[in-house]
Amino acid sequence: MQERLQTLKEEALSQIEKASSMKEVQDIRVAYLGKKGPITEISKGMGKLSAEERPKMGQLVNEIRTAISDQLEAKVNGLEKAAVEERLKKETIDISLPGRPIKRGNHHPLTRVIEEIEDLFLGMGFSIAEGPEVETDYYNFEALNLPKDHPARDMQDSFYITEETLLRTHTSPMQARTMEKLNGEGPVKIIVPGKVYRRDTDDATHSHQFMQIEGLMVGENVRMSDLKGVLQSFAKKMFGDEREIRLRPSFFPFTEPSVEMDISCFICSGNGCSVCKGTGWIEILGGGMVHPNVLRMSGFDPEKVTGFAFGMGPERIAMLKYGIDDIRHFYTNDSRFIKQFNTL
Ligand code: 2U9
Repeated sequence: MQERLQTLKEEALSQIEKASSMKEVQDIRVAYLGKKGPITEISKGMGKLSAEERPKMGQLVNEIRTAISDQLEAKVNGLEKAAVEERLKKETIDISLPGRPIKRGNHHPLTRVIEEIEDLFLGMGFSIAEGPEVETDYYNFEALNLPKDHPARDMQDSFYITEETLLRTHTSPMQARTMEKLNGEGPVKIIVPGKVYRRDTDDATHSHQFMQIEGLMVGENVRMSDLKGVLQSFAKKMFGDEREIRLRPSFFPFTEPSVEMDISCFICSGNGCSVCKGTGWIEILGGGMVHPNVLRMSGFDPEKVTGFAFGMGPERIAMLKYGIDDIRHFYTNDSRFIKQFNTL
């Protein structure tokens, strides 16, 4: 029996050696170690051996089974390794091929202008405040000195949601909310960027939704000259150091006195061109000293503190700065338009 076992072992190892596929290895495993294979058969017949021979033969059977099994495993590993190497040889990568360029997006021109304006005011010590786009009638109008019968409250001009709520028509409600929270304790120095909504028919210069950036500074001895200095600084940083500003009298319900600010034309330097319509000046924003009623309604004492406020439309600033001729370009998101502002 010992001899038969040795022969079986040699046969099996020689077949494993010659095997060149997983299928052959599997067939050899079944043939020699399977339930119906000779080794199992010999194991089963061991009961007939004498008590002396049984353990010796048992050990030998185990040794041979382990030897065949180890060889089978080594063969499997070898075949797997060879298959991987074969595949790697076939799948060589041509590293000399030029790569495909990755398409990267860029900031929207309006985002760029808004961030530029924000940075500029942050640099002057202002903080950024943001608030809800769905506002109450109180914060959008009443708290800003626009009483119930004011023409700007016409249902035709605003997107009302209920009788008491609407899409904000300016970012000013956020200034009123900020002041109210401070319980009359200044100073206040904020800018409020955000989306606003008006019932306009869209055309080259109008959009039913647009952006605003408003600023507010309230404290003791805040004067019109402070507003002038802040706006002068803004104009120079946005449109060049040579810019001059001029303030013209105007009217807003929430400021008194109110002004409109022009900058000297950055195209013709004041000589007259199509951008400034021959006047040498370009209107940029509005502002003024906060109306005492507005201060009072938000919990500040107009006898003790004063404030200035201003507001601008970033679309207009961006249109002037980059020579964009239609406000709708900002909102139709044609990538050919947006890509032109890629400075990344
Ligand atoms: C409070 C008090 C006063 C904000 C102001 C303007 C003048 C203004 C327009 C410019 C272009 C809006 O986008 S635009 O059409 N805005 O001219 N805004 S004063 O005054 C305030 C705001 C809040 C509590």
